[in-house]
Amino acid sequence: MSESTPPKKPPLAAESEMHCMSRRSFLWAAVATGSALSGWRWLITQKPDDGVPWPLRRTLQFNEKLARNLYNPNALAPLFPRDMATEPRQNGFFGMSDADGNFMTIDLADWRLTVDGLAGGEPLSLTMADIKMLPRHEMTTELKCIEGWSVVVHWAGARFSDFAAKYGPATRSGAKPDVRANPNDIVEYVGLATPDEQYYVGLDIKAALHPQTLLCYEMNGKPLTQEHGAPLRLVTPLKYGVKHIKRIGLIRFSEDRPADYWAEQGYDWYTGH
Ligand SMILES: Nc1nc2c(c(=O)[nH]1)N[C@H]1C(S)=C(S)[C@@H](COP(=O)(O)O)O[C@H]1N2
Ligand SMILES: [Mo]
Repeated sequence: MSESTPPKKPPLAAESEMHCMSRRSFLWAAVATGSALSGWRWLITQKPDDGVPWPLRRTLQFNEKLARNLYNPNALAPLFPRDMATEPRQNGFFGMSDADGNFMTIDLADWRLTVDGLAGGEPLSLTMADIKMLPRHEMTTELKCIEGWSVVVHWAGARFSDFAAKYGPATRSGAKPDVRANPNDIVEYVGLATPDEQYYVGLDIKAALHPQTLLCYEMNGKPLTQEHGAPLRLVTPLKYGVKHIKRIGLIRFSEDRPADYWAEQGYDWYTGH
């Protein structure tokens, strides 16, 4: 071997370097996937680094894997230490405003939740006392907005699955609903809307029944403020903020895909992340 030939790395070192690189690519993919628009801008401005393969392909594979994972009821959104929770900005007041777009409060004593698409046929009108009778669940998760910001929040509320199990959505077979033992027989979708029906979101039933999908009444240890959706909002941390509808007035189970405010503006109907 001549003096100028660089020493060959022992195979072990080469292997561990490759491992390191693919791990780094994976992290890029995670970062790029994590914050849609800013992530995309970040990705397209990256220069290839030392011949490390361009992470885009991995990112796409990663996205697809996440979308598929959503259909695995065991896949969970990351949890955070409670002391990382901060106050999110007040963002998005469709269905909470007057015709000029000014935020309007509601009289919480008059609020009722209409529930439709139940096996029993007749719609129900529920109060917050009904919701608070369901088991309370708390979690600290990340709220991600498609605008590119995210914030860790501590939430408390009822699991949507407990709500569904108690009130009995319509089934496809027409048999008695059993949300826990036979979730595949429950109708495909849930639509949720504000009392004025000016903001509305659709969820596939699997996302609705996911253990981290909450009908939420507390944020960071305090009752929800009206700006954040009092008395009841949705939290579903495998989806973007658009699906976290505030001031829910109506929940409707259906076999048809419900209308969705942001899907009508061209966003992906599922908006998982
Ligand atoms: N009723 C209603 N709910 C809504 C919205 C809205 O415009 N109206 N915006 C959504 C969006 S885009 C986000 S990011 C979150 C923000 O929740 P926050 O105001 O508690 O931070 O609310 C969601 N829920
Ligand atoms: Mo958002």
